[in-house]
Amino acid sequence: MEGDPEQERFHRMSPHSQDEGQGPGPAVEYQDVLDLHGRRRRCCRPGVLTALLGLVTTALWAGLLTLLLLWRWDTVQDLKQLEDTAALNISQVSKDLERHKGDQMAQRSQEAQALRTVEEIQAEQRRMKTQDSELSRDLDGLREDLTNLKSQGLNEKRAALTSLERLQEEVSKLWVELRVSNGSMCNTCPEEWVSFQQKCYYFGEGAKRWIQARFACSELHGRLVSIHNQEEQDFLAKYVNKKGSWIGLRDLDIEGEFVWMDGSPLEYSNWRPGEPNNGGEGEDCVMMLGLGQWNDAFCNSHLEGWMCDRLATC
Ligand code: MMA
Ligand code: CA
Repeated sequence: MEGDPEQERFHRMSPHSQDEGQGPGPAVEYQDVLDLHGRRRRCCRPGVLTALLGLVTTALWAGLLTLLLLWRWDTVQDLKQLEDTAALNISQVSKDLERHKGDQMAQRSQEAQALRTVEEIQAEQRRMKTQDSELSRDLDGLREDLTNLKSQGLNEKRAALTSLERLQEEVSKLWVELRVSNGSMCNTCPEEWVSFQQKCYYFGEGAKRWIQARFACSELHGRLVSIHNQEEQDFLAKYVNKKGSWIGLRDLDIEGEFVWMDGSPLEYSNWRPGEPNNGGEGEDCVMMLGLGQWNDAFCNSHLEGWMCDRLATC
């Protein structure tokens, strides 16, 4: 039969061939197998090969299965861990949420409390304002009453003082007249006072307003001088302060109506020409100028000189 020479050789090498494998001993089954390079090699018996192949396949499958199982176990573990973490996170978040809710409620109740407090304070403020305005009204009323009482008291005191001064004046005059009619002289003056006719005079020095000069004279049991005639004027002009001295004449109550401190009206006068002129902000108090003439001046001016008089004693 004509064919491939290789095929023919293979056939010859086969254990079923007539020349090969017929020696003494058991017959061994061989088989040609192809090696990696495609060359044929003689190998084992076919049953062993099959068993070997099955074994390898089983081992491979077992390995694969083991790997799969291992991978699955690993994945399951990971999933479990993730699940645990998630559960932990969820419980933490829920706790936070609860706490937050609690905080929010507390805050709301605090807010409500603060609102109530503010409302209470506002109500209290309104009540206090009402009380305050009532108190202010009461206080105004009381102030008015006090002012009225004060001015009433002052008027009464002034009237009483004026009456007392007039009475003293009258008594002194009567006393002097009585002594004169009896033939005795009444020209006794205290120390530092100068006697002239039946009066004593004190010439004060030191800057004073008219009202302060009046008080200084009354402290010395005298009054700011009242001048009633030329002799008295000439006498006083000798003692007047060169910058001027306050005298006991003023037009405080009615402008232009001058009254002496002894209560007598203005009969004799010695005004400088052009005076009284009620100049500046108003001039209600009278001064004797350095040369003896009179000028109405601002009562709050400070004058260096002030002249007092009082009746001489017998
Ligand atoms: C001063 C003052 C007045 C007075 C005038 C006169 C400027 O004011 O003493 O009382 O009448 O002088 O010129
Ligand atoms: Ca004047």
